Amino acid sequence: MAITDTLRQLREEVESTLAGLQDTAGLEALRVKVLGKKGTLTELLKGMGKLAPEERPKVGAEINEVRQWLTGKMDEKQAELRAAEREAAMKAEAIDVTEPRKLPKVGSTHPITLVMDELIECFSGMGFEVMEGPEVELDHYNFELMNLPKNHPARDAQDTFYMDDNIVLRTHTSPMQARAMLSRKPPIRIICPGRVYRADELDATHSPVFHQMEGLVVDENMSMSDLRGTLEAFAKKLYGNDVSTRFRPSFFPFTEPSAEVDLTCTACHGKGCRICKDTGWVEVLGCGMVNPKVLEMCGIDSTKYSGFAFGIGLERIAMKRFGITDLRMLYEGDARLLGQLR
Ligand code: 2NL
Repeated sequence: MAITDTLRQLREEVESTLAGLQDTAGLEALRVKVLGKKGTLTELLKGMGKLAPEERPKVGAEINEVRQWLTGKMDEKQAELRAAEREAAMKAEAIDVTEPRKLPKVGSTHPITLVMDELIECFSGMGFEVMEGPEVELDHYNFELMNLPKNHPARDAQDTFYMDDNIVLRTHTSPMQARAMLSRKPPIRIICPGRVYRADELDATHSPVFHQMEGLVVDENMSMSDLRGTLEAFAKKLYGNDVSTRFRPSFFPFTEPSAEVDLTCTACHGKGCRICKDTGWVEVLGCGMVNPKVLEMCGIDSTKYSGFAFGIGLERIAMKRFGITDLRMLYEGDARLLGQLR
């Protein structure tokens, strides 16, 4: 067959093969078959040696023309196939952002944390600084410095978890305040929120682990009216302006004088109801002027400085707020229940 016919045939073959190609792999195979080392066209070029010298330029030009044409066609096809393959891959990987998905279960802030955060917010606004400290404490900080000497009933093993003779689980956050007085100079304005421990059986109103927030102010000329003003502001900030405070005399070894503080019952606005047992008042905290003995033991000159302190039980506030009557509800970790308290 004349070389021209062979080339035409090759062109036609390639053209029809190209038309039926589905993917770039097929195209690569075709390229090797025609243009590769042993490809049809390459073989034709190699065969030129057998031709008469005067024929070579013409045939060479013809073959090269076909080679250029073929290469162009294949490149064109390659671009077309690549685009199609890319398109298909993108379609296969596409994410349907409208598809409904399973939502992860999201927890909620624990009621105790909620109350704690709220109180911190409130006292921070009045210039108090939050201080936290160890829950495992030295007897010295927990009892001695709080004017609870060795023979005091609160130190009985019935009431306190002893790790050894000198180490206890703190029974209040006061030891943290003692540490603050020992390490700082007045004015001191701090609140100490946290976990505290008492050797009680768990029941509706007692738990061996509970939460407290104590506050302490030490400065010159601090008086009972500063204490009352601070707690009155706290009550109004937390429960609204129609709430007021009532102070009743009480006793704590670390304060003198001491008081229990009631707030107007928010359930009945002081009219009397089940929650306040018809008194119109709800007890929320204990407080007093820091006992000068405590100030002195904590390195503060009680002739120059005075202070007031208060202790708030967070469980009690949370229970009143959410109408819980059994303390254990707060500790059982039932997300179906806790999730509703906000
Ligand atoms: C209550 C009573 C109270 C304090 C805590 C305190 C701390 C220092 C000095 C003096 Cl460093 N006092 N704390 C004072 C009075 C009462 O807590 O019923 N808490 C739930």
